[in-house]
Amino acid sequence: MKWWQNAVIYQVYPRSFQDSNGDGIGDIPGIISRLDYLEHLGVDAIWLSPVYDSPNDDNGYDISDYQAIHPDFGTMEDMDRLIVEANKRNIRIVMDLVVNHTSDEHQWFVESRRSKTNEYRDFYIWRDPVNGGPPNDLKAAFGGSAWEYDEETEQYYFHMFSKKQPDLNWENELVRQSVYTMMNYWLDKGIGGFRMDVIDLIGKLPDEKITSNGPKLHDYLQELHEATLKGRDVMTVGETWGVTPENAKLYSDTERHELSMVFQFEHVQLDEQPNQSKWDIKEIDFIEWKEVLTKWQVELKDNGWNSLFWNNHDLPRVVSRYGNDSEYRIESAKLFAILLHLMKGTPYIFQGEEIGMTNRTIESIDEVDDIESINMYNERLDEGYTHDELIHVINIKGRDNARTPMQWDDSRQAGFTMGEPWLPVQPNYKEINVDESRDSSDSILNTYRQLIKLRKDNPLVVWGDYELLLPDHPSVYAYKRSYKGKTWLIVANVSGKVEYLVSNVTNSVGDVIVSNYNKESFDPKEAVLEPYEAIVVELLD
Ligand code: TEU
Ligand code: CA
Repeated sequence: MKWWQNAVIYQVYPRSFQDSNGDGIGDIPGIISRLDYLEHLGVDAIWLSPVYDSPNDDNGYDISDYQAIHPDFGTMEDMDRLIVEANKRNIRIVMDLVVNHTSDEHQWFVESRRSKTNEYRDFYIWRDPVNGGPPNDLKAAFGGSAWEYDEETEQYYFHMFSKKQPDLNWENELVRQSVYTMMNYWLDKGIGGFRMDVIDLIGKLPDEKITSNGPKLHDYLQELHEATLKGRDVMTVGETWGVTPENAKLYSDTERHELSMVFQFEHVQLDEQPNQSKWDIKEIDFIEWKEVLTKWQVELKDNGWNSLFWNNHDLPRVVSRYGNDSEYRIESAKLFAILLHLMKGTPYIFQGEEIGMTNRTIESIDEVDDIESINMYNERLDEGYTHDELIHVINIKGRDNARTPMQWDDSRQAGFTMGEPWLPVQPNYKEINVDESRDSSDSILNTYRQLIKLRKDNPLVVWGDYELLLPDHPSVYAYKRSYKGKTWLIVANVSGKVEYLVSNVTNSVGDVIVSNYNKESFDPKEAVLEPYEAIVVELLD
């Protein structure tokens, strides 16, 4: 068994986690000061969103120096100390590896754009204009063309994200070797691995309009593994938006020596109109949602490994998106925790999820920090959408929803900063904060602690087979996990209404293992489920 197979990973978005010096920006000394909290929670690793030097066009996902720490976050000494202090608490630091692109302020690009003959020219993707315009009609994820014209040398460069995030040319061997050298620099420091940003894009062939899953993608990853990961006890998780189960097996089959696992986003995209963008939303079909989650559980059961998550720094808060963040906030937050943490794979918790933090509500575009939301707003306003429509969808899907400061206590600015936070603290911090949750056995936080411990203590949670029950039920999600003659039943009423459940599960029932209503018994043949009730019981013969 690998350490990451029964591990739980906690994602820290450093800007918003803990400020230590009153400048309103979370930093590495702040994270160190909260390691005891994470140890108490029981997590095995921190996925640290980027802390490298960056002009912050995309909050650090635009890196100008992979081997320097942004002064806002601290120094390299702070970073080294974080690794050591975390390791003391059996927590590993998983770094964010953003190598599909760099910042346009990275030295490689500064050189590359100088002249067509510069030795770094081919580190990026440069093309001549076609008919006086861009080489083709590929679009960037943050709006507009993926090609940006550069006066200096009268060519276009390629960028999948903002124009300050030029894509590296992975076909260039020197690019790949430079990335591997940089990765080894970090691995030698004793980090626990990498989360690989949009890694499925590195094999792109922009001239053929192939962006994800390019033909050489898996070759590159095997080469990368050989040059960096081989022989080291680390984990890797690739961010792969369009991945299919077949492809996920190629990445995560241990025999192939690529990655430990990937993030798949199929369940996350079920609220989008087919073939449109994340902003074109529709109601989620609950039955389809269960089907998709089940498909991934079943398909990756033998070769491959799943990562399990509801939200991250790009996605809305789970309790607001799928649950009920007012009347049933506590119940529904616990329900989604239970559903996810009883599945097979490695669970990820995004900071604040464990206390049921909610989406942010804005009224004006001036309140928005996120480049993706701002660009979409301006683009769509020109296309004739109304201000109200756009603000509405930003409130539902915008990335700032997850990026508000961590709510530690009920003091000024929720204990996040002594100064003015870079993004406002949510007004609900007086009720929703770590301090309030820590002492209460009924808290969401305590449910997370309990679930993490369950995974550690029960091989069934890590290895058990998964079987969906009641696939057509319109509001109940029920599944079984079985391992070595033992079976657990997980039942969740994903609705705000009382549900009378009748099923053909005729087994007698053992102990209640988890219940978000503190129930002491449960009869699966016939049960009354409270709003957002979730329960885990052992099934006997
Ligand atoms: O996100 C990848 C990505 O495709 C995003 O554009 C995603 O579709 C969008 O944010 C969903 O709202 C990664 C990082 O997680 C994100 O923060 C970065 O902005 C992006 O890559 C570029 O590095
Ligand atoms: Ca700070």
